[in-house]
Amino acid sequence: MVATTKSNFEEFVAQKRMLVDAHLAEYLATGSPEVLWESMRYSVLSAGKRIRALLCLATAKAVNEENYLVAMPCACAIEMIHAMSLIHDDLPALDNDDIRRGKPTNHKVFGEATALLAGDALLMLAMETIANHISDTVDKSVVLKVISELANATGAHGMVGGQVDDIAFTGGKLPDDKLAVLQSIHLRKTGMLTRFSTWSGATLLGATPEQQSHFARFGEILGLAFQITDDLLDVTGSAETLGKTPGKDAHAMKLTWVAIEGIDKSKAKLVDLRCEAEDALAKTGIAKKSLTYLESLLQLAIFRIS
Ligand code: GRG
Repeated sequence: MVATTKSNFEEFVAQKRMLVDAHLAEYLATGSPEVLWESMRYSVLSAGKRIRALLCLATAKAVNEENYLVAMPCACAIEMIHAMSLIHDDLPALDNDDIRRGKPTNHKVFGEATALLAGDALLMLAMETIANHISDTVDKSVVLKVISELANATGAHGMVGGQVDDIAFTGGKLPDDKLAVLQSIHLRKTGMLTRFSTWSGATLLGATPEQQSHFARFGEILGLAFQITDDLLDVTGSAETLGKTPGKDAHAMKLTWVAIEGIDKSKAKLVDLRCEAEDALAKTGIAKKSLTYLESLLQLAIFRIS
């Protein structure tokens, strides 16, 4: 039998997922009341793909190969925000989901009140993690800007605002310009955090303002493609591979790319977005060989099955 060797990218993903998990476990190790911290750990440390943390680290590495782990606390903060958004999204008042990452959702295990509060606590822990754990070698004004951008991506201008519009157009209520409204919802709900992931990785490692904006654009387009893929997987995926219940979007009459455009046009949109994202990467002016992990993450976002 021929032994299969892992590609450099697969090695990067496996190693960095482990490192991110180890840092998250450390940041979430202690605390009282115990049930609150248990509930926070339950969701953050469960088996997520860690794509947002990987985007942050891969961008940091593209900018500065030697010191890129400086971005690790920020990569972990992003995963805390992401986990809190999943906890809240699964609550009965929102998507009312029973399974997440192949396990019962947080509120099914800890109850709605604790799940809500664990999400709140993670939101704040994310900000604390950046404020307290980014190395002193990074200028404090940069750290402050990073915290400010994360708050912007998460709050009313970003994820929360996108979620409110998502609710407004669930259940068959349709806006006039369906596709433009949906694109704006996807960009805020998903794209602003992936945009922050690449932008922060670049900014913490000293990228020029032009490079920062091209990496930000790359992250934003990747996020839109990631969310359209999510819309497709809700139709084509299975509970085993997804780790959550498929078919829920159609059942809830959600505004999704597939509902508006159908499967073939949604796949064609992904091809266009992939070209746009690659173009944004090329515009950074960074050597192509340093951008290969980001290109592979783009492919992973689009061609994933889970
Ligand atoms: C209170 C700040 C605050 C936010 C709550 C609920 C909510 C507002 C926003 C919902 C945001 C949301 C859940 C967007 C969906 C993003 C998405 C595609 C999630 C799935 O991400 P994956 O596939 O999950 O990366 P894993 O489990 O792999 O990490």
